[in-house]
Amino acid sequence: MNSPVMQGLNLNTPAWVRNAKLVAWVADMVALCKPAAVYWCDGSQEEYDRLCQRLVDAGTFKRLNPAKRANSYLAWSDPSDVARVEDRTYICCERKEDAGPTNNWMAPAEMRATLNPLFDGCMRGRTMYVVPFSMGPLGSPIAHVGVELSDSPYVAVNMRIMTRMGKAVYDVLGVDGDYVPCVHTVGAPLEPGQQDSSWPCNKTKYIVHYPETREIWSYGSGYGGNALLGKKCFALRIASKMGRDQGWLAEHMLILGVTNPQGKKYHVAAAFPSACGKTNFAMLIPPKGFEGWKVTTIGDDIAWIKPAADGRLYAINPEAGYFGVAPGTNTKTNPNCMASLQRDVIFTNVALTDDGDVWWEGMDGDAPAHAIDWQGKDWTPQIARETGAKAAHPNARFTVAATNNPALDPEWDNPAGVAIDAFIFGGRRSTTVPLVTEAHDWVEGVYMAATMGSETTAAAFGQQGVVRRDPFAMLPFAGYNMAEYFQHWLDLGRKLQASGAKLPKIYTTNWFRKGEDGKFVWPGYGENMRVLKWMLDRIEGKVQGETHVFGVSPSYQELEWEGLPFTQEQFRQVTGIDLPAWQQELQLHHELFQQLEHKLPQELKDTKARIEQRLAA
Ligand code: SAT
Ligand code: MN
Repeated sequence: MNSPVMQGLNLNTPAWVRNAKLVAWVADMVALCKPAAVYWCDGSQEEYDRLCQRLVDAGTFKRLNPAKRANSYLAWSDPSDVARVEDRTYICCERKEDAGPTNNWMAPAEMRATLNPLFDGCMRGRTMYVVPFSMGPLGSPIAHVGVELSDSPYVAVNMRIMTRMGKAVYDVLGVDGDYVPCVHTVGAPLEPGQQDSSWPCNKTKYIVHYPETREIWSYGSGYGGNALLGKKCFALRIASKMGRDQGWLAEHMLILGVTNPQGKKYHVAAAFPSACGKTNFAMLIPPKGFEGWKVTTIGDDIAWIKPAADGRLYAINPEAGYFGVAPGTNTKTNPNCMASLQRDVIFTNVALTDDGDVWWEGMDGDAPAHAIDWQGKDWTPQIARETGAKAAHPNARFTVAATNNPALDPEWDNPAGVAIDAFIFGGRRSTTVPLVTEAHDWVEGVYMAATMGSETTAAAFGQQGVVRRDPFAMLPFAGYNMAEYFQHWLDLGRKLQASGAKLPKIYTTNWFRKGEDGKFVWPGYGENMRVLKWMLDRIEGKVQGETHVFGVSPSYQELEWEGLPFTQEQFRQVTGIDLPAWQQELQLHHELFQQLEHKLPQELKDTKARIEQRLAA
């Protein structure tokens, strides 16, 4: 009698859902979560509009002035629910060592015993949305399907933008196709007659992954990567484990196409940590001096990369939209992005202007004389000066479809993906790490990516601006032991090389070196094209570079400077290698390696020893 199905809650399964395992699972989850209703999303525009209206009625969404931003909405979250919660994120595999020392771990049985009482009745008084989604082009051999059950209509509408969501996914699933089950609740059941809050959530949060059974369970948060489970939870944590088992890569990387004036096109995948400029780099507009060059976006956050029969690595963007950081985005830093945000956008935690538009710190033009900040309070430039109050939360986001992007690559939806010519790994470092370095070979590239450090940002809850090791920009996203993840990269490189394939070159970048005045020396954004071109020149064998301890970097003359006044002295400030600083840096590599000692590949230890010798010489 406990099951709501038995009590008469009709699952209302539509005729187009024919997957028996899926229907049985939904019935089980209904029995556990006890929602008041079940709604099967079809992914249509009509459905999206209806759910958005429901969010407006509930006070979660404000409809923006259609004359300013057509068909766009603004949500303000609970002030305690504004970013990923890494300390509440778990990898639950049978053996602790398989999660590795950089992940929170709990044994699956123990976690299930912890979560069961939390999920029991967690959706009372709410609707359970069944959200079917494909990560990657529908039916692509690189794509995979997931189904998210969520009691948050905000999640349902965001998932429609961020993934290929809807009816067509059921055709891919058929009667017996496989999917990754994802259960999400805000953890705020409603008693009869209880008034809902505009952003329901729970102080207790669990973001849980069972990589061995490929399940995701998320409790207590409605924000971003905690709740849109196709993104970091599936496309990175679960998929990285799938990739290791099956011989492919799931990476925290943007993918861009770059076409030179002769019409030759290259593809680059770049890993930067959260809130370090992936979206800006992926949408880059070449600056003055680069007439005839074109950069096009395949993805801005995640890449799934599989080796093909020709020995090359092919990448798809598993996502269909962008969940990017709003503050700092303007027509100088990212004009394509600003154009993408003209219509059909969901904004979260930016400010509301008096004329019904949005505003955030770092937008073009003057700050508005008055706005309502992301916490619903009056905001003026004077209040900001006096109290430091931010109009937008530093991790405020926009959700927008990739198809809104004027620079969208024509191949972005190609099921076969695009062949990768170079990998870039870039941290946010105010000192030490030079503007750009090409690794001597694959193994040294893996070493550089593995030991990458970056200053923390508002994308994750916790202290900001502290340097931490963020291997491959995957520290919060690896679904298994990080040391084995390094091994997987080494193995893949070896395998491709043995097949006679030419491996992509590996680069590290750092756009964020600061001068003595505390200001960034490198102008960044569109000017990063100068660095990108140098990489292509290297690939084409046109420039020699200068060899140093860590690899090869450009000489001043090798960068194209037309249209940018940048002195040799400034160049020295962003490329200089400070040996004592690097000796300290190697000490941090040492600490990381000690932490990962148990499964650390010998090749990386050998590489470190070699670099230390070069440094000492
Ligand atoms: O909240 S998300 O995880 O989607 C954003 C990010 O941290 O990159
Ligand atoms: Mn990201």
